[in-house]
Amino acid sequence: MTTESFTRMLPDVLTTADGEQITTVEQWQRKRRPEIVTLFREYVYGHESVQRPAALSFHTNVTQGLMGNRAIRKQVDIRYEGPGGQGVLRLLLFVPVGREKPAPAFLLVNNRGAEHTDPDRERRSPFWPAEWIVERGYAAAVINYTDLDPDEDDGFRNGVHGIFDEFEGSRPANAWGAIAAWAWGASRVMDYMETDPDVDVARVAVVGHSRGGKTALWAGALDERFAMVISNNSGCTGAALARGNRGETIKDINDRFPHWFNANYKRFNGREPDLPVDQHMLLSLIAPRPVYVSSATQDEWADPLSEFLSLIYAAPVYQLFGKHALGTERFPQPDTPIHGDRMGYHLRTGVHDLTEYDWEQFMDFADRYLK
Ligand code: GTR
Repeated sequence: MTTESFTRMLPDVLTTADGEQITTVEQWQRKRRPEIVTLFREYVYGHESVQRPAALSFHTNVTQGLMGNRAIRKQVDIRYEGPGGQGVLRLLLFVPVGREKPAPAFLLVNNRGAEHTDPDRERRSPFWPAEWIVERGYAAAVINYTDLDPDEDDGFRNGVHGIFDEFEGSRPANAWGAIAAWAWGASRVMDYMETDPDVDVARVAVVGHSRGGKTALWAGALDERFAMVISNNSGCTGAALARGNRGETIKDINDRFPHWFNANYKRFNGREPDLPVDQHMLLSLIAPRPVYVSSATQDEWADPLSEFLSLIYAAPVYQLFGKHALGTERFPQPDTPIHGDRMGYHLRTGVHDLTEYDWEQFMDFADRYLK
């Protein structure tokens, strides 16, 4: 597939639903951006039943002198309550000590189990290299996504859906799915960060791998408090264009994970050309904040080329803001990162995973914006 044929197939990021051409940042902010957010809520991720709940509280346990006296640990219970009961999201946070200013942070939405997020650091994982993140001058924050909503097709009875949904009659076809619930949780971490003087809430990057990457993108698109958004191997309904037509399709993902998206999204099984959005529009919602997308050579299911092209087709919005974006349209060789102006991309040699190589690129790129 050539870039020209994509250009014809994709909805144009700077043309509104009624055909108006967006030429200024003001028009983008007032008209097109909200329109795209609504389209994604309506047809893909669903409308959240609640934003910041009235009953939200933070309960922090602090341990000093960890990581060879380089960090303090905060274990924060983020508690919330709704008509269906109470929930708790457990945030684990290591903050570098001896800083003059509050630290910038990486928040990982962990979709791989608690073995990667050992608070005692007896087990260490490249998936969340907390020591290294701290050494580089960042706070390392992580949440485990199943705190918010178990990753199973449970009819939306469990997790935050069970706590906050109050539908009369049957569940609406545009109600939020699991990805939206996990993204909602990332925003509740930002509510907490606003209260923590050790972390600079204006310099927080949200990161996720695979389904966690889809979540990071949707969280960063909706919540403009995230200063940077990083998607690792997020693939279908993450960074990859649905119209790319390779790797995982909308039908594949809806069949295997019906709980991730709303019911409306199922109408587009096998009908990608009819979808009123494509994933470059999701990336465009992050503009002008820095966005980083990473792929892996052996992760064909996530379709690396379509992940890259999403950035290319989101670039006009960055350019509207006077940013050069990636600065090239050429798909790079493996292991040769492109760190452009507010946009970064790399194709790592290897399989579907989040590795030290990936983290190194994220931190190098972040150093330019969050330090
Ligand atoms: C796969 C799914 C992908 C990706 C991945 C993951 O099975 O098809 O969309 O999200 O899981 O989260 O590891």
